[in-house]
Amino acid sequence: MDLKGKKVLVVGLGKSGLAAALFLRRRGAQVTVSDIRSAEALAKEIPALIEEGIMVEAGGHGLLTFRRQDLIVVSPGVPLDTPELAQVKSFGLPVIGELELAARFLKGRMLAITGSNGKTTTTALVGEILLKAGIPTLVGGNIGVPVVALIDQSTDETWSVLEVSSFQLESTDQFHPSIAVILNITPDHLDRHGSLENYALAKERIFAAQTAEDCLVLNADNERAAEAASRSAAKVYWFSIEHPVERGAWLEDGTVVYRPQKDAATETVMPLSGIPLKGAHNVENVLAAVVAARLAGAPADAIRQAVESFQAVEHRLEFVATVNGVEYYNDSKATNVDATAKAVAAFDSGIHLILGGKDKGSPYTVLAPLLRARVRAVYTIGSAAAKIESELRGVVSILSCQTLDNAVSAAASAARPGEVVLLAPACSSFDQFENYEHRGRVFKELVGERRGQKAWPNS
Ligand code: UMA
Repeated sequence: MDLKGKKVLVVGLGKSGLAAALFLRRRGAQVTVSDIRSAEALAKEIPALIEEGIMVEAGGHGLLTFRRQDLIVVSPGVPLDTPELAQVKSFGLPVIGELELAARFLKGRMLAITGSNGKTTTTALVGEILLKAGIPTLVGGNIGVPVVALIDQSTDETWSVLEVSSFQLESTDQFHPSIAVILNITPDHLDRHGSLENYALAKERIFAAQTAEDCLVLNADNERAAEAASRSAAKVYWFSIEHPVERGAWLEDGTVVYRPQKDAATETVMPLSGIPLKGAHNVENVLAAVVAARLAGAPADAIRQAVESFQAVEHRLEFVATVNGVEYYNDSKATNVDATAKAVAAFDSGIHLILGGKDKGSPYTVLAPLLRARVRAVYTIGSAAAKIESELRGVVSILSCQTLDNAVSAAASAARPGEVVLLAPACSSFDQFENYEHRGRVFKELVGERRGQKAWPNS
């Protein structure tokens, strides 16, 4: 793809847009960036872009700006049905996402991981395993490093381990990972995709360009993910925490095992007790990582060592502190109902659960059996509180707290030693916080204050 002299518009000036604009410029394109935020809000970014010779349209998207281009590169957070994008697409102008752009230039092979939950943990873990195995590895994508930013460091030997979201996959075309993983598909981002079907179709784009030379790793225990096998041209591998699989990873007598082919011998990878992460969902993540890493050439020994020393990624069922005998866990990344169910299932009982934020369109009623069995009380926050309260009324005791501050105080007063206060809100954070990281940091600070000292002086 020759970019020299091409007129390229980058839509959205977050992390992905900024990285894409600078990359395109360095490759000789005439670049414009368009963002709905005001010039004031973008005051930090604009001067550096102008200095590079990049034009900036701030405070809204202008149709004329969109029409004048040869190519449009969209940031993941920008919906493809944004009117200006929809219009120029109807004229036949190529519109691709930052992931697609990056994939066209990245050297080496790609190992891409998607799923409604567990993507970041699995991506980080696969990255650590490959590094432990001495394989040249880069890690990026939805995990927080735009894929475009990996291009310059990539070589023909590199494995790029990429966390890819439905937002990124939706605007792919030739994106072609050698190994693709779908961890699970459960309702999320319905506000953007409109239906579970559309959301699942976006996820399935992860294997759209794969051939029989490639590998697709699927969760045999997740119906919607497993179904994808029938639509894939790649060689399918499986993982399961419930039963043995033809080829892939599963649990046998308290051990993680792997079998590369149907009739091959089963390899012992590591004892289940060596997995330091909480929750059955994390065992699934480890099994997925085992299969993906074995396929990329990592030996079982490197896998065991990397898993045993792996720390929970921040904001993902992260242990914060024990205060007055009560354990506090930060799962601020539980931004959908399924992630919350998984977090709750990681504890037996005595949970004080903080729920709420910005609603994403999925029903909370599916949580009812778990809440009845394990949760002592729910503390609601944010704009989704009324919906949560009406859907879960009568299931469990609910306290309307409005803010995270109030919720932590109320939960701390009610919790008895041996119980757990869990932030796993089932909602996005944008009504009260900048993002889920911000919400998680505030939670940790509030817990820190309860200890009479800052728990996280660096945050
Ligand atoms: N914007 C517009 N027009 C619009 C909408 C947004 O101009 O119609 C602008 C905003 O004003 C803002 C910019 O677009 O300036 C934001 O772009 P973005 O939302 O794509 O954010 P980035 O900073 O580029 O971050 C993105 C991912 N964000 C989203 O998918 C929402 C990050 O994932 C990712 O880490 C980063 O690229 C690097 O790849 C975050 C996320 O929440 C963590 N992901 C979702 C999730 O995990 O559930 C999918």
